[in-house]
Amino acid sequence: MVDVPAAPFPFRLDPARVALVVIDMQRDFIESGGFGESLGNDVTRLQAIVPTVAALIALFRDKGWPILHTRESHLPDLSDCPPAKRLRGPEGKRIGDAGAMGRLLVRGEPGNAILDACAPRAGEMVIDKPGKGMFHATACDGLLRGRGISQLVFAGVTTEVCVQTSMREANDRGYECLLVTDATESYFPEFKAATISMIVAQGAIVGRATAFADLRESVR
Ligand code: TIU
Repeated sequence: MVDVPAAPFPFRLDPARVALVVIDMQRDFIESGGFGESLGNDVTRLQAIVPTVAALIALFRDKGWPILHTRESHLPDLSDCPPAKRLRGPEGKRIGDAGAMGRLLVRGEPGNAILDACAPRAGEMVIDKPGKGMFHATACDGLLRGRGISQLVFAGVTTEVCVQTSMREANDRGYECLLVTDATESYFPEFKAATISMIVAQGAIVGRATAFADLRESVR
């Protein structure tokens, strides 16, 4: 067991039960010409965390601890994308429409790929998810429980959308959750700050939060 300094109280990390979850570090959200930009966002904000996410992935690889990567994606026929999700934003820039990196948020398109710096390696778990949360319409829960995993360390984008939704889903399913605050980012700095505050409030109502350096130092 390793005590990691965290807000609002330390996280007792169990190397036998922990996994890293890297949410949606895909070109669609982080590079120009993808889905994130089509929603009107400045995607360059998200690029700053890439080295920290890569270092966090490297730390888990060094330790031999499991890593699960997610991609937000839809089937080419969009049968897994309800109108409530698809029919938003300007026409021609919606999910499934053609973009500079292929069809927006469609599985297998160039824009749907995880960034090279954070790319999964053989043996790591990769989950395509049609929703914001990692457990909605995916095999995540069985995959994690089958490996005896009950603690999840979270990184990725965006903090208040897919990361927070996944943490809340995980918390409801009984996983202990730890967010690495400098390995996650939002298009809106005020939303990132508010998300971290609400996750750790009320005695860690959703989970705990730590900085990458604190996690790295405590497990070295
Ligand atoms: N728009 C936005 O902030 N996020 C998403 O649509 N998906 C994820 O957060 N991955």
